[in-house]
Amino acid sequence: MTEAAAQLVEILADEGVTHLFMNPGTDTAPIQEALAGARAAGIPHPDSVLCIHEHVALSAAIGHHLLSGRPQTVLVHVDAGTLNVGGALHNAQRNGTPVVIMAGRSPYSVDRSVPGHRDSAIHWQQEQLDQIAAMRTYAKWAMEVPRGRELGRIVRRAFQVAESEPTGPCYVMLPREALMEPGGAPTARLTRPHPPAPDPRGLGRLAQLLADADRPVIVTGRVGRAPESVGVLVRISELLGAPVLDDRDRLNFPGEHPLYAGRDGNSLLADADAVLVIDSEVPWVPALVSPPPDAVLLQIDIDPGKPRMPLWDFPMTLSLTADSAIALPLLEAALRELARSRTERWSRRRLEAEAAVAGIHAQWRRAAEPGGPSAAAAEPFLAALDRALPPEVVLLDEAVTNRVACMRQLHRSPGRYFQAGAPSLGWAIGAAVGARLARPDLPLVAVCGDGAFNFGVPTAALWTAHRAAAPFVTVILNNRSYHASKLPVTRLYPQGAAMRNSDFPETQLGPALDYVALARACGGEGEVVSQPAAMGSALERALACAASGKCVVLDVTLPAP
Ligand SMILES: Cc1ncc(C[n+]2csc(CCOP(=O)(O)OP(=O)(O)O)c2C)c(N)n1
Ligand SMILES: [Mg+2]
Repeated sequence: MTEAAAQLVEILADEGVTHLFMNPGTDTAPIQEALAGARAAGIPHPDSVLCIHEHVALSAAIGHHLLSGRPQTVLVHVDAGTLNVGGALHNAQRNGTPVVIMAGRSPYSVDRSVPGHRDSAIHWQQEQLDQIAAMRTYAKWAMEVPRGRELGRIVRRAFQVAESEPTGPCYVMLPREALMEPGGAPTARLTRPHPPAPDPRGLGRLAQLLADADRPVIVTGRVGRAPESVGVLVRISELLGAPVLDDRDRLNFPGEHPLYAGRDGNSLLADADAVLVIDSEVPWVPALVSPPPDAVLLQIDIDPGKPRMPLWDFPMTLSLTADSAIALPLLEAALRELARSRTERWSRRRLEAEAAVAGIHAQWRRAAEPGGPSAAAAEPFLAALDRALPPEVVLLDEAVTNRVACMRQLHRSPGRYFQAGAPSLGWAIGAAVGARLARPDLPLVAVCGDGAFNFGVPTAALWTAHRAAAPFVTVILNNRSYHASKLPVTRLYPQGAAMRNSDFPETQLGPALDYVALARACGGEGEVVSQPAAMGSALERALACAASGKCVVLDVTLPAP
């Protein structure tokens, strides 16, 4: 009889999982034994990757999925390990990462004849009234495996739910006794439903409304989750003459395209008479900008109602549930049909939109010049970085208040640029570990704030990368502060005590941390970069060092804001 834990390892491999990001504990012993057995016998199994903090494990799974598209698995220790995945769970939820998070569970039995029974005080301490409750608002689905013979069915179901649109994290609790019981009959992979295609009538109406508009604008966030959609979106925007506003969770549109306004297109949005929102989590922030009240608001999204965001109440005129990778080619075809009588008008508005965007791009270029308006800040460093990056590099961006600067200055290609897509900080350096394991052939650079770097548990992330032979370069935009946590104080209390006394409690990260020493302590290397002109050669050295197997930290000295 095969033990249930051995079946689990075989099922993971059969589901297409290549890496098991894990941190073991007392209750994972049967799975560790099963991995050792599979290794010895040459049975297909995922490569286990020791992550010395659970936050790194789940972040690595998110990063692996971004590059590989494969389902992911994380294995952590009971309730404590579950809690330690922490904010990475929020990021997995908001990114729709198809990840099955598995945790042990304290054994039930004290009967010494039951394999896996309680044999330590911690089995009482680590048992919670409802371990699954900690995961409930974040996971799509969660279940305990009550008996070894049901393990296969439950784990197969977890992968099916995780990989069905809208995709997302699932949680499976594995009591030690169940893992040590005989497994059940062999199971097979469950069918994934096809992704949704747009309702043809709805799509026709949407195309008509766009065609009739005078000042259409496109808003997106993650259309580039299918890199092939980027070219289609470019053609649609060119055809309509519609500028593109972007949150850039993924690389959605070429940054230098004359219709690309990035995050600087508020005036275009405020003047639009039709807005097409494609795969955007938050299309605009009404307190800052909104389309005019009579504008037609159109949406294409895999999950348009966003039921996991309690107050998502953007007043759409027409919403289509669809995978944008399916919908956009159909929309392009529908617009080409409608174009026949309208090409002249569409070309005219394209020229108008390009003129407006040209002004925005001119500002970006000025910001990149040392000695220009933001010479003191990150943009000249980022512009120099962009010039030095090889085209194939994978870039992970967690630059916080310098995020818009990254969007302006880093012009990367589809499928090679990713943001956290959610605000729980500490994503980038853990995600880098998984992304590198998914694509060991590609160099990788993570750009993060000094705060974001520390939230990523850097000793754990860098050492884990070192051990797993997944080296990458981190560029820390080091302003020695939580600038993002200071800004709201200045905005909400412009005349307040904090402003009058220039005292912003707990936003300064001094005394300085020695990030180069930290990198060396974890088996890596590092260098301080204090001038934009030094960026290119420092990056060249860093990439060469990473190619030889070491993580490298470039500590970019920015003035404290
Ligand atoms: C896990 C987590 N904790 C706290 C916060 C709140 N927070 C948002 S931005 C920020 C500061 C980030 O600092 P840094 O990465 O240095 O970027 P900067 O603001 O300096 O650009 C903090 C603490 C968060 N988003 N996520
Ligand atoms: Mg900072």
